Amino acid sequence: MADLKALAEAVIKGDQATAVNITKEAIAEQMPAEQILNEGLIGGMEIVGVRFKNCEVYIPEVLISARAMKSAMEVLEPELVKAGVEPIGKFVVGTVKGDLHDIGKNLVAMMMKGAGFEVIDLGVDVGAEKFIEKVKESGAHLVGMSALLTTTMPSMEKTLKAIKVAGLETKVMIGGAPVTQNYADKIGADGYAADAASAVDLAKRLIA
Ligand code: B12
Repeated sequence: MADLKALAEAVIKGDQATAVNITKEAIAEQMPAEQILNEGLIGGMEIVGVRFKNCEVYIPEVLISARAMKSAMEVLEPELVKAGVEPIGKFVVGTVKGDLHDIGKNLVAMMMKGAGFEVIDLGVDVGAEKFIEKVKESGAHLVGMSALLTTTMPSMEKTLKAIKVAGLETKVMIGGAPVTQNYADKIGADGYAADAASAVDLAKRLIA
């Protein structure tokens, strides 16, 4: 019988081939897709998140784990659709206008996917209009904005105001190296997180 602990372990180690093989084996044995996702893939990614938060692993390891998870997800996704498994929330994310840094934003996007969110990644240099358009189109529950430059942080406030003016009820969380909880409070964001694993915890709290 397919071993979901070994699947989680393959994600943790970033062993893409093993992650894909165990996922295929579990599907062939008709194990519920949701169980494969939660106990195997998300279970593994959660541990990676905790280790990253505790500085026990670093960015390259997280990226390798995320790649293993992504490959296994490609195999599992049709089964999840067949089983009607809904994502736990929809998350629109982007780096704000004028800012081209995306390493941290990509990590947040990967960890959110790993936690079971549907992620709509708008990329970099994203203006308020684009955020609003995508939230309307997708009905996202949550928006994430990233900024790495002190000069682009005001884009967060501008986008947040535009989201409110547009009457959208989505929650907004922000992050990036120069961003702080104080800044989030000042501009009225719903939350701030210092790293990708904390972003997942925050996101779950915000949509609860
Ligand atoms: C890599 C890098 C670049 C790369 C970016 C490549 C890429 N694809 O991202 C390149 C070379 C393109 C670049 C360009 C520039 N950069 Co640069 N760059 C960096 C550097 C070295 C690392 C940033 C990084 O990726 N960190 C690693 C990631 C994982 O960390 P992170 O982004 O903070 O993300 C974590 C958290 O913040 C959080 N998080 C991030 N986003 C979000 C979002 C949400 C919603 C949440 C909840 C959490 C969250 O979770 C992430 C994971 O744990 C930093 C220096 C540094 N040490 O930070 C300078 C730095 C950010 N850059 C800087 C500058 C000045 C520039 C340039 C203006 C340089 C120039 N003169 O051209 C340009 C700007 C271009 C532009 N318009 O954006 C300055 C900014 C100074 C300031 N205070 O504004 C820094 C601090 C360097 C310095 N000490 O001067 N840069």
